[in-house]
Amino acid sequence: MLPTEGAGRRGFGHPGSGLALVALLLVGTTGPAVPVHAAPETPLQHIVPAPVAATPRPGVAFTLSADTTIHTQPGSAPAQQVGEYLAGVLRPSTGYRLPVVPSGSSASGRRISLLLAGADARVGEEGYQLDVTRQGVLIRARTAAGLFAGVQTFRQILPAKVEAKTRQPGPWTVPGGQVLDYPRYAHRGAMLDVARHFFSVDEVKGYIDQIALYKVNRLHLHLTDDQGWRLEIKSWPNLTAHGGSTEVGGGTGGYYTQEQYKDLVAYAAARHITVIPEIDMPGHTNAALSSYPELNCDGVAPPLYTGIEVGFSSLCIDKDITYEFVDDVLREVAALTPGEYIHIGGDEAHATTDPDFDLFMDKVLPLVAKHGKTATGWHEFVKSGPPPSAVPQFWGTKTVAPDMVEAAARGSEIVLSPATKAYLDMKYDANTKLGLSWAGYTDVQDAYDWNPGAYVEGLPADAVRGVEAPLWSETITNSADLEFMAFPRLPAIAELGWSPWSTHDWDRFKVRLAAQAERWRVMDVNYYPSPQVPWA
Ligand code: TNX
Repeated sequence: MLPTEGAGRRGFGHPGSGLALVALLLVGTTGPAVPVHAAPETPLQHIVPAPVAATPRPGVAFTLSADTTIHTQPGSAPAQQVGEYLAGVLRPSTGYRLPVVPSGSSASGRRISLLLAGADARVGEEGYQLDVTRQGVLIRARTAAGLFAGVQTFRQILPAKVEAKTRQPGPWTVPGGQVLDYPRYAHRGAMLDVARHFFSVDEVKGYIDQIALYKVNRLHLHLTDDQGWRLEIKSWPNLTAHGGSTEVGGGTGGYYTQEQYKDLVAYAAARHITVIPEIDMPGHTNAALSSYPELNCDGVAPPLYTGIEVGFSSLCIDKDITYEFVDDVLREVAALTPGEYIHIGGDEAHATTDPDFDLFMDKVLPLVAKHGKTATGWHEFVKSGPPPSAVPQFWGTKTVAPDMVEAAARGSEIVLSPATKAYLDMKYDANTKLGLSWAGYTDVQDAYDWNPGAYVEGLPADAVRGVEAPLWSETITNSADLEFMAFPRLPAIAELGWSPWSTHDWDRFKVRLAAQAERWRVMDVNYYPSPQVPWA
């Protein structure tokens, strides 16, 4: 049992439950952290990201059985889709049928209900309420995204072997209790660089499944760079035919056809993850320049590039055809993008002068708007004065960034990806075989121990739109490498994006993280067993 004193804490009662509730995590978005047992006793204390509030019902549990049914909000296809997703997770390991039926239907047996009614108003657009009683499991939210988040929490309180792809022995018991939960930030992102090394549709889907477990809701795909162009553009076919034909180290590269890309976007959307496509410009464009000589100022196409230098390429700022090209690319990308944002890069444009960079962005930003999208870009793009709706993604290594403070003063919201904290391609320590180290070594505690709301000096907390963990792939060639760099740091960044700051505590986080490893072993996630974490 825990003390619950503390200003600003936020608990919740269960209307009509009449039970005396024991607060384990009873916290607010502004109040001080409330101590939790150092040694967790119930899976409710293992949840990553930490929920706003989790309250056990001592002595109560629910056990799935062969006749359990999944009931979803009648008339809601999105809620039904979440139900089918949950059934897809549970069926292989439990071997149960778990039919998904509209709530109110008379299926017998005990229930897992996913309802779009009756949730506490505080859950907002992406939060949920989860109740586990002897009779069943009830997840309530205002949106399917909230139900989906609740399902991730439910997964995490089931035994880890539920993640297995083959039938396992039960029992499938979850502890009684309730959770009230909602995110701190709207943007909780992961970025994957599929340009330096190409990742297949199935590899990207695998990563989508892994990040969904931690309530990440944005996948930023870095689709183009010097070493490769990875998205079919029908009006400029040589971008992929030639520009997609290699990668760092000289491998065969690859690209997504538009059909494959649509499939990826839909797969992410079914997991309530919005894909943000990045077309990096005006630098990082050697693959495009190599594919079309007319995009070069001298009309000569450079060879394909398979090294890892940055900052040497630029689209030709003075040529009209450059903007015809960008217009075509943005039109096709926008048509493939249900989300609001297109990322236009803008980083490390060392081969473009500042006046040229301004000129370029002045022409390109309106093209993004013309195709019905809002621009986001690496933080350098603020030097061209984009509109306040444009979202800068801060990747700096310092906490002093006056240009970000000024952008916020003009009304911009900023996504934080400080390279010293959030870059999943940085080595953990000197012994890490993969990765780079230009921003320093980043072990799990470094990735976790910073406050996005107070990180950049003078940046108002409410100007922070969220966090994102980029994984650049100069040294990363396959899913095993990707997982080694992302786990356990991705869950750390995901927690910064979701959990109230009042839950922030490294000593407790590392215990919760350790409890995730059993799940990763079942899921075959190749995580880095950092010595900072007390793995069981
Ligand atoms: C910097 S940070 C880059 C990328 C590299 C990365 C490697 C940023 C926006 N650009 O081009 O892949 O460092 O860590």
